[in-house]
Amino acid sequence: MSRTAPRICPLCEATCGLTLTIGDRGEVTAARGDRDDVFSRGYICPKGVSFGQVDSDPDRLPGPLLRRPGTPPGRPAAPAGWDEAFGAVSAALRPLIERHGPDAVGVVLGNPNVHTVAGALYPPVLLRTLGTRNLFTASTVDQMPKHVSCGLLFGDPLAIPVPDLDRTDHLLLIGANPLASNGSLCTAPDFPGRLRALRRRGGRLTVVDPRRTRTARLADRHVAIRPGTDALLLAALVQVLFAEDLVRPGPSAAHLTGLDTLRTALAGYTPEAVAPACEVTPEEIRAMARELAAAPAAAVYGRVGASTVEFGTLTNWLVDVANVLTGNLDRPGGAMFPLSATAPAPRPAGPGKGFALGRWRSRAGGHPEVKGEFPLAALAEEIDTPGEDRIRALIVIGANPVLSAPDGDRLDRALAGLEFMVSVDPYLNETSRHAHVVLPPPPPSRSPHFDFALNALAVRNQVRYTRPAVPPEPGRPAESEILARLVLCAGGTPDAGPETVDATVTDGLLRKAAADPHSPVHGRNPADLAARLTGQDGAERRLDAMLRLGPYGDGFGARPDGLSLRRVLDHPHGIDLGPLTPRLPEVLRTRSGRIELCPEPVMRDLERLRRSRDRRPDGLVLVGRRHLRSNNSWLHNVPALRGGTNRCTLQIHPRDAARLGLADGAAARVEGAGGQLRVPVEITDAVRPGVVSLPHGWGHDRPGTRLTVAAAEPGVNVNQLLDGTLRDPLAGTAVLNAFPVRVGPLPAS
Ligand SMILES: Nc1nc2c(c(=O)[nH]1)N[C@H]1C(S)=C(S)[C@@H](COP(=O)(O)OP(=O)(O)OC[C@H]3O[C@@H](n4cnc5c(=O)[nH]c(N)nc54)[C@H](O)[C@@H]3O)O[C@H]1N2
Ligand SMILES: Nc1nc2c(c(=O)[nH]1)N[C@H]1C(S)=C(S)[C@@H](COP(=O)(O)OP(=O)(O)OC[C@H]3O[C@@H](n4cnc5c(=O)[nH]c(N)nc54)[C@H](O)[C@@H]3O)O[C@H]1N2
Ligand code: SF4
Ligand SMILES: [Mo]
Repeated sequence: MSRTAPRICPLCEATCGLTLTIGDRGEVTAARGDRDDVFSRGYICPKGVSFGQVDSDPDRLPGPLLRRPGTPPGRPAAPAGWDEAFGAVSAALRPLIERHGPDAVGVVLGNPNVHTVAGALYPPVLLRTLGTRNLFTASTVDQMPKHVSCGLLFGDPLAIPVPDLDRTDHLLLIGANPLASNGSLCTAPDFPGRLRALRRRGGRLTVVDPRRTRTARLADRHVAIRPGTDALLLAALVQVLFAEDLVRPGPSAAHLTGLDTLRTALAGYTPEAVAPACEVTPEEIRAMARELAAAPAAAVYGRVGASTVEFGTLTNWLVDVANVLTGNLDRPGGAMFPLSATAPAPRPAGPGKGFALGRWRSRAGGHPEVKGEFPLAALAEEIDTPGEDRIRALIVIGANPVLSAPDGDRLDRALAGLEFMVSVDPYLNETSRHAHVVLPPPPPSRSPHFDFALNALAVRNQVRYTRPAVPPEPGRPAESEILARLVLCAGGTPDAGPETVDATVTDGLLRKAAADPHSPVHGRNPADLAARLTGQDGAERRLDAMLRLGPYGDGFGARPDGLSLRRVLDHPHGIDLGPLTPRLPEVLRTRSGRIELCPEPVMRDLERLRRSRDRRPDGLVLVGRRHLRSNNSWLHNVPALRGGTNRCTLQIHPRDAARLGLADGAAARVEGAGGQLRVPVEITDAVRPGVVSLPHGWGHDRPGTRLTVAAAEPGVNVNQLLDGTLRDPLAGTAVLNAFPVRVGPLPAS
């Protein structure tokens, strides 16, 4: 007898509610969109449809792998029991820390941590326990510029405004392709449908992208900009707002500082001055500024193509500067701050601690920390640069930096030289093949789901939680338990129960709340509060505590109709918490208590932008692309998601192909600062002249992995074209888009 169970999809940021069909043996036989889901209303994409294949991939590791002492290098790790595996972690970590100090252990966190309960709850505890400063995450190959610009503007790197998609009249979308990605830093199930609805209600969509993407094809206006020049374009757009007296800050007006400084700083960025670099006409830039200013409500939104570029932080800063100046920040239909159910309850407005950059530096490269992290592109050098205080051991959780970060070959060699490495990963892949211990989490059907991170970026406030759709396999720990046990290993108490980790965190949270005069539980006894928590494990009790103390919470009885875990469990399709609401000035945490339009680090970086204004296009630049049936590096092993147009090809404009003597389907040589690749050519006018495009996450041809399907058609690793030295200096984020390459036919052999 089959049955159905709800499960929020963990495969992208859209967080669609799915209905899984589950067979006798606990296998997922089908997945469809949950029509009753309060947020996704039945939407599903081809990745969600393939949930069963993703979940039951025979290459998923059934249990730990361990490289026992004496195993020759290059020989794969062998199956081991869970206790033996954790024993090996514990035996390796503590002595290393005692001998060489906490920074000898590095931590690498990848993208899937924003899609798991465990990834939200345990890495912060692990880092505190280790006390290491060597943290590297996917943020520095992704959205760190947004954290930095929001940190500087609003005082909180997590205060990220999202376009109020369902109510806007005008969306200016820069370097994002939600028809393939389903959206990012803007959680919106059925993003494509929401864009179509915008057009239907008479709104306008402008897309700035060097490729004519599926999203661009939906737009009223497509601006095929020269890659890497969006900061110049936006600076000119803002200059036009000032010059044509279109600045109307609206809701932000009472909370601004730096407006006059901004006007002066950007005065030289006239449309005429930037047009040659952007290869966009001055008329078009003026029209974009006027349309933005004229719309009753509008939002500017930039994503990966606006972030992993040379001026990523400046671009992201200008995105929100444009939102502020047109009165769209914090306005319904503009760019608004979501308020998730597990956020700390809002506090009275007032000055905060602000956001500081570069509080410490990395050992080998001297890179400034950003949000407590060093650039992922600098991981290899922190391992392979000799020195007593180098990174000797690595804890890698859900990350595949050998493919996702620049110069995978160097990182590959560095990982091979580590004294110890543990990977928490379902696969033996390009990165985890170096681990001495691999700890595989259960598949998604057997894991719970709650969007701690993504609900804070959602276009509608709502809350949903799904318990594992299929009971855990006996003897196999949940990912939460795996990470809790890693915390215990790191702290030197490997034999304590994993639930003690949660109890300690919960205790701290409740004590803090009880001592906080603004909390609904002020003055209450933390032990009494703890005794009232419900949940079937430590992770659930932590979720209960966060929900009850959060902005919609029941305050442990203070607001009887408020949220708790029990209440959320009673609503398997979620609880709608309403449209986004204005949050100024309460969100602001700058030292001035205001929106600081001209933060000093940004002002200094403008000099670099000014110099780029006079650069003239010269040679080809490479940009990335995503495919709807792919997800970074780890879905190429799922047969249903392969094939068709989902291929690792070099897209090039017909004019460039003719000039270079490249034929469609033939192999080309692509060369960058970090190396060269040989890749099939795909001639298409969907990329503009001067630009070539390669997707990332491919290159599954290294030995010692277990990716049977992916290895059969491995593709090439685009990030091998990079040497890791190109970064946005403010955010430490790697330049993965708009970097120079040389392309030519393969020499006849
Ligand atoms: N050239 C170029 N490079 C890029 C990008 C680009 O656009 N162009 N995009 C960048 C971006 S935006 C990102 S976010 C990064 C992503 O970079 P990474 O996070 O390093 O890569 P992913 O491929 O997302 O997968 C990480 C790992 O998580 C594992 N995994 C899957 N599910 C789970 C799970 O439930 N638990 C655990 N513990 N592990 C799991 C997978 O097997 C895989 O090994 O790549 C970046 N790299
Ligand atoms: N199907 C699928 N969905 C995904 C992922 C995936 O790999 N596959 N990855 C997930 C992750 S981790 C993330 S972060 C999101 C990313 O979500 P998006 O940012 O929407 O993803 P991309 O498709 O990379 O879109 C970036 C766009 O920027 C354009 N671009 C490149 N350089 C420039 C430039 O200099 N200027 C401008 N204006 N545009 C430029 C590219 O042509 C591309 O169309 O997607 C998520 N969803
Ligand atoms: S859009 Fe994203 S969340 Fe929705 S079904 Fe597809 S992969 Fe899953
Ligand atoms: Mo990402």
